[in-house]
Amino acid sequence: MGWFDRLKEGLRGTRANLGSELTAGRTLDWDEVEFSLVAADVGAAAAAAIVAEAKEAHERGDTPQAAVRQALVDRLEPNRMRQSLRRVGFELGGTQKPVEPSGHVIMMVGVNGVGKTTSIAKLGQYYQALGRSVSFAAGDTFRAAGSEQLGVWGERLNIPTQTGAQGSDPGAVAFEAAQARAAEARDLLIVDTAGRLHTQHNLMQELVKIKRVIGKADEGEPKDIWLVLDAVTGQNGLNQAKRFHDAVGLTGVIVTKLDGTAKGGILVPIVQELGVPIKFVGVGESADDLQPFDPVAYATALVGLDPQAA
Ligand SMILES: Nc1nc2c(ncn2[C@@H]2O[C@H](COP(=O)(O)OP(=O)(O)O)[C@@H](O)[C@H]2O)c(=O)[nH]1
Ligand SMILES: [Mg+2]
Repeated sequence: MGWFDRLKEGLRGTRANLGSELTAGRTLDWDEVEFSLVAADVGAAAAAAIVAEAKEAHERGDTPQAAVRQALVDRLEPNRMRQSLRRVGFELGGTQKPVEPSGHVIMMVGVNGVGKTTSIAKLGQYYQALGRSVSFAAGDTFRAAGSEQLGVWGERLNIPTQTGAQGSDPGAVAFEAAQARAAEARDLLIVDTAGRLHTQHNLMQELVKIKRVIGKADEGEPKDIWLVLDAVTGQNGLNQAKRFHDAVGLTGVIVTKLDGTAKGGILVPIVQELGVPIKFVGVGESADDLQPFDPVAYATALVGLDPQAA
C-alpha cells in the first residue's frame, strides 16, 4: 500500500459519514454535511464556517468534495496564506516532505495510553531512515516497565537509550541523555515522559522540571515539545491539549489512532484553537503507519476524493 492508501484506509471510519454525504449521485444536503463535520469532532463553529465557504465555492462551480476539502485545508495550515488548491496546481502523490525538528531534542508529552512510547519508536525509525543519528531517553519512570518498554525498542532499532529504574527521577534520566547527546553530537534525542502521576498538578510540574533540566544540560533545548493525542478521545483530547500547552508550551501535535475512530476531525480544533501545527498522524500500529501530516492528503482522503482529481 502506498502512503496515501494507508492514510485513506486509516481515515475510513471518519470518511464513512462525511465522504458519503458529499458523493456525487446523492442529493446534496449541506445541513447533513455540517452535522457530519460536527460528529467528526471538527467543532461546531468551524463546521458552520467550512460549510458556508464550501457552499459558496460550490455555487462558483467546485464539486462539493473539492469545496469542502479546500475549506478544511484552509483551517489546517495556520502558517500559510489562504490558497486555492486549484490555483497552486494541486498535486498529490509525490514524495512527502520530511518533518524537520527545530533543534536537537524533542520532548514528548501526553496522557497514558495515547501512543507516546510507540510513536517515539516510530519516530526513531523515521529519522534513522533519513540518515540521522538518534538517541532516546526513557523518562516514564513512574509506571512499572514504562522505561523498559522504550529500552526494548532502542535495542531493537539500535538506538542508544538512557533508561531509569521505576520510581527514579525522570529529570536525571533526561539530563544525562541530553548531556550525552550534546557530547556525542548526535542529531536527535527524543525524550519520553510519564502520562500520569499522583495528580495532574504533579504531572505538569514534573514536565516543567524535565524541560528545565534538559536546558541545563543543553542550552536552548528542548526546541520541540510534541503532544501525542489519541483521536478516539475526541473533544476531551482538546482539553488535554490545552492543559499541556499551558504548562509547557507545545510546538507540535501527533494525532494517533485515526484508524480506530469516526472522529478524525479533531485536527481542526487543535490547529484552530491552539494554533499548534500537527506534525504526524498515526493510522495504525505498524511503523509505516506514522506519517508526516499533509493537510491536503488528509482532507482529500476525508472527503473521499481520488488523489488525481482536481
Ligand atoms: N490502532 C492504533 N494503535 C496505536 C496507534 N499508535 C499507538 N497505538 C497503540 O496504542 C497502545 C498504547 O501505546 P503506548 O505507546 O504504550 O502509549 P503511551 O502510554 O502513551 O506510551 C499500544 O497498543 C499501541 O500499539 C495508532 O496510530 N493506531
Ligand atoms: Mg509509554
